[in-house]
Amino acid sequence: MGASLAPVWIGLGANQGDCRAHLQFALNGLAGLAVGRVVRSPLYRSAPVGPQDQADFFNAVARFDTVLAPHALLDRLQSLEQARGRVRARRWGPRTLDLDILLYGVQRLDDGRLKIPHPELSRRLFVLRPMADLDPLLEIPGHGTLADLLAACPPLRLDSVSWRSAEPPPHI
Ligand code: A4P
Ligand code: MG
Repeated sequence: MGASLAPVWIGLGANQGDCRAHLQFALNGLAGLAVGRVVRSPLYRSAPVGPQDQADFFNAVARFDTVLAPHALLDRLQSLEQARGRVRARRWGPRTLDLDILLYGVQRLDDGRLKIPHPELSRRLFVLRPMADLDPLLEIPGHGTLADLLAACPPLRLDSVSWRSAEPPPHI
């Protein structure tokens, strides 16, 4: 029997160092976990949710199919975070790269290590907005439609920014 293919959604976040480079590194890494293409959302910049004494976050989501089981996928995401020098100092603190499993098909899971759908998903505009950019009619298992979640989500300043670096091009 072949391994089954699951459609997954990953949340990408960064607020330390060269955030775009960390996120691009993550997208390249995700391509190695995917069967077929990785689709990325637009990129957003927002104020931190949680401790305020840290830089703005850059956030996006990615969607792809994988044969990896949920825990194996989490292992691979954590390796990508480590490769970017992620230091876990405090919960919701600054980070070079944060990769969360938002959805794993229609599965719901809650054990000591993994909660799917991601427990904060429904309260986070920086996750819901880019998900809606890719699939506005999406249903979140146990939570309802994206449109309803967006309507009920706490407001947050969320700026759409370019995936290209904001640095001006060098003069030739
Ligand atoms: N874990 C459980 N469920 C999951 C899941 N679905 N995906 C466990 C990934 N991990 C999951 O995560 C701690 C543990 O959660 C993992 O070891 C895994 O077993 P972590 O990444 O080490 O710690 P953390 O990220 O500080 O904690 P947490 O609770 O995951 O925080 P979040 O939810 O990642 O939020 N503000 C803005 N504007 N943008 C952001 O991206 N991010 C955070 C962090 C706070 N404020 C933010 C943003
Ligand atoms: Mg996390």
